[in-house]
Amino acid sequence: MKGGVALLCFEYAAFAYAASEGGSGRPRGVSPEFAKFYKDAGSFACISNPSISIPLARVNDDYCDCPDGSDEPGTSACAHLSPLSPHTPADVPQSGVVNTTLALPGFYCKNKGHVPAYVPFTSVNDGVCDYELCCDGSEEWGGIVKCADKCQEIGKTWREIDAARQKSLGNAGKKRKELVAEAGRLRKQVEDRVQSLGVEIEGGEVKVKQLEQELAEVERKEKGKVVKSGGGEKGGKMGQLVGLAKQRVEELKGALVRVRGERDSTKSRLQELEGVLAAFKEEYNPNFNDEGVKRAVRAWEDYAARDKGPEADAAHDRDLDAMTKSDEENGIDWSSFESEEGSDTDVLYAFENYLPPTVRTWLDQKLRDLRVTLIESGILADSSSSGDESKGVKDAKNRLSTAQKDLEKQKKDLDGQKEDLSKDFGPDGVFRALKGKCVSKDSGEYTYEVCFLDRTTQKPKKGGGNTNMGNFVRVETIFVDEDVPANGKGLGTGERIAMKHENGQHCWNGPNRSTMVVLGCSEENELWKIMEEEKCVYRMEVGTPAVCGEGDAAAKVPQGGKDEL
Ligand code: MAN
Repeated sequence: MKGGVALLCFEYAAFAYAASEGGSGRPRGVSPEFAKFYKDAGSFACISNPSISIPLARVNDDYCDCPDGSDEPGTSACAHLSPLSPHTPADVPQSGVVNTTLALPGFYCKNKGHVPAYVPFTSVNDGVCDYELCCDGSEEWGGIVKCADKCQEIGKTWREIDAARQKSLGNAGKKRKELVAEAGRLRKQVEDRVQSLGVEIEGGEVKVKQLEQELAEVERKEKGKVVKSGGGEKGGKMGQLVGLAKQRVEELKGALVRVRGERDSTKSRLQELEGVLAAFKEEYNPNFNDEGVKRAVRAWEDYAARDKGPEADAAHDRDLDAMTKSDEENGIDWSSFESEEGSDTDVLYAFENYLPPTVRTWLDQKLRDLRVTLIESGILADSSSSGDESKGVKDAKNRLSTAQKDLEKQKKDLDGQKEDLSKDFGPDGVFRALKGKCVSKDSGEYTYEVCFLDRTTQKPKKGGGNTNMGNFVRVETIFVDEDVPANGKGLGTGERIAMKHENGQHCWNGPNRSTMVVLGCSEENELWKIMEEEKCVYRMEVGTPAVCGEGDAAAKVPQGGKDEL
């Protein structure tokens, strides 16, 4: 235990000084939070090991009695123990377990006029005024140095900075609300799309079924044909027949026009000749005894007396005119015969046309069914499968394939939208509103960039290709413990939301590049800091209003201090 008279005298003096420190009724260095453990008038039980009890006189006697150091809240006697873990609930005693971790966060400085804070036990009476944490200088109570109370002045500066920070936080909070609202709108759009795709897919499935039936029907009809329509040529055999007829009619029409022309020209020459001979008969001199002339006149008189045959008939000529008109003018539509898709049996055996429509349809169907059955049982050759598909089958197949492709696309789209809805977009889904936004910062020979929910990039300032430092994979929560600079642009201490980026460009002799983007509250989206923690493993600290809120570091940070204080 304790030894030496001199030491005893010092301990007594220290205790006397500490017994009712500052008139608070609490031993020196104890915060209101831990006061309850020091209330007993006679004895003190170590906080984390309540089975160990010591007389109250041994609290702050500069000798470390408790394994958790709780008997020395105002001295540095237990400073050698490990500091309190941020996750250890300090006021929950762990009976039975000998805890060698400090139960207290540090020496408590009241800092009247500023914000109370704990200073590490190692700083108590070390001869240095720790104004950063202990502006009232109370940790240097031993007299090695005299630390004046500077809390009024430090507190004033801090309050000014804090007011600006609070204002900025207020703005950041507003911005976060806007981002959350925007994220909600974006999510709603996806939900609406999921719904409309559901309806479109239902319709698409019905359409595909109908088109499958249509194709089956067209193929079945095709099988039932007796005379198959040729693939390339119009209308198959029937079409060929029609083509020949059309050609022959054209030839005859041409010949008729030509013969009529020759007839008309011969007719006019004949009239001219008859006129010459008639004049000759009238004008010749019968007193000349020319036998040749007399013979010619008699021959003409015989010719003129003979029956001239049928006179030119105007009606007949009109008929000829009509015959030589174009097919369109005559109302002949060859193409309707050429593209005839139905069974040629209909044309060849037109007797069905004399039947009532219902009987005709029934009979036609029966004939087709019979033919299909015969084909399927191998009795009849399948004329439809031996050549190219008909236009009807091709069209039906095209319609079906288009509908199937559309349906596939819609289903893929739906899967993508559903996956998007199941993704973690951070608290309140707020990160959805950051999508497509990028922030960057110069550091060393590179400009670094992070595009939210997309990727991180390293861009050489001297030119050359960019390097992918990782693609966004998920949102994580990590613990950080960092100083926050006076401008508040830092992460502080506590759990922070982070965005993990993996599978970037491969690093020579190393892994694929990856980046952890840790987020802190800030009025604007900004890239604060970049570090390459290991080769090609990067960490970025990024400020964004998206993570501002209750429990955020920036909300509680005293001037240059740690946010847990
Ligand atoms: C580049 C950069 C660095 C990285 C090396 C690894 O220079 O991407 O960050 O460390 O490649 O070779």
